[in-house]
Amino acid sequence: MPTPTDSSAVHLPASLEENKIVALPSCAYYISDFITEEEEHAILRKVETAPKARWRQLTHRRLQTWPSDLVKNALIDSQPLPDWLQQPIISRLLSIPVSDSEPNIFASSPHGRPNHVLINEYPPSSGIMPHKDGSAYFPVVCTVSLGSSLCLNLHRSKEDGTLDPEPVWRILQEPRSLLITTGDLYTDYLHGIDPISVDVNLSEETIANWTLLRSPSQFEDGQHERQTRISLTYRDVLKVSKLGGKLGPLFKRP
Ligand SMILES: O=C(O)CCC(=O)C(=O)O
Repeated sequence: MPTPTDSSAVHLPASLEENKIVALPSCAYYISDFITEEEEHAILRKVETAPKARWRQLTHRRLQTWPSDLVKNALIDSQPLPDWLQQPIISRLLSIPVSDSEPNIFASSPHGRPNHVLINEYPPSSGIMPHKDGSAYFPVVCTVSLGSSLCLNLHRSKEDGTLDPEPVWRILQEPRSLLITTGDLYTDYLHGIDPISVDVNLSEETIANWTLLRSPSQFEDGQHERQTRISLTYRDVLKVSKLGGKLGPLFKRP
C-alpha cells in the first residue's frame, strides 16, 4: 500500500523474460518502474553533491567513475561501490531471475554482481558517439536513467567496418527505468545518443520498447523535449587487480 510520500511505485517482473524487448536481437530487457521518484531524487542528490574532483568534464557532458577509473582495463581493488550506488539498485537487480534456470543477470559473471558504475550527465543537445563497450567488462550493461527521457540508438557496422550512421533500432529510456543489454547486442552492435534537444519520430513503429514504456501516451505527439538526463551504467569489470592494496592511495578518488 503506497504511503502518502510514495509518489510512484516499483514494478518488478517475476522474471526478465516478461520484459524482454522482443523487437531486438538477443538480448535486451526494459523495466519502466525500476526505482521510485523518491529513490530517483535521493540518487540525484548524491550525484550532485559528489566532490567536484569526481567529475570529469568532457566536451559536451560530464562523467563520474565509481569506485575508480580502470587502469589497463582492470579495476584497482581499493574501495567497494558506495552504499548509495548499491541500494536499492544492485540488490533489486540481483533479485530478478532471468528465467527458471538463471537466478539473475549477473549469475555467471566473474564477481556475481556489478563492481563498477559510470555516471553520465547529458544536458539537452548532448549525446555520446556510437561505440562498443569493449573487452574490460562482462557483456552485460544495466542502465538506470534519471531526470529525463531520451533515445539510445543501436547501430551496425557496414561491411567495410565503418559505422552505419543510420540506427537500426531506437530504445526510449524513461526516468527511473532500467535497460539491460547483453549478448549479441553487447558484442555486435554499437550504441550511441544523438546530440539533439528533441527526440522526434517516436511511435510504436520506430521505438523498439514502445509496448514496455510506462506512459507511451506521453509521447503520442511523436516528440519529446529533453531535460538534463543522468544515467548510471552498472557493469562487472572482469579483471580486479590487488595492486590497490599496496598502491591504493594513488588510485583513490575523493
Ligand atoms: O548513458 C547511456 O545510456 C549510455 C552510456 C554509454 O554508452 C556508456 O556508458 O558506454
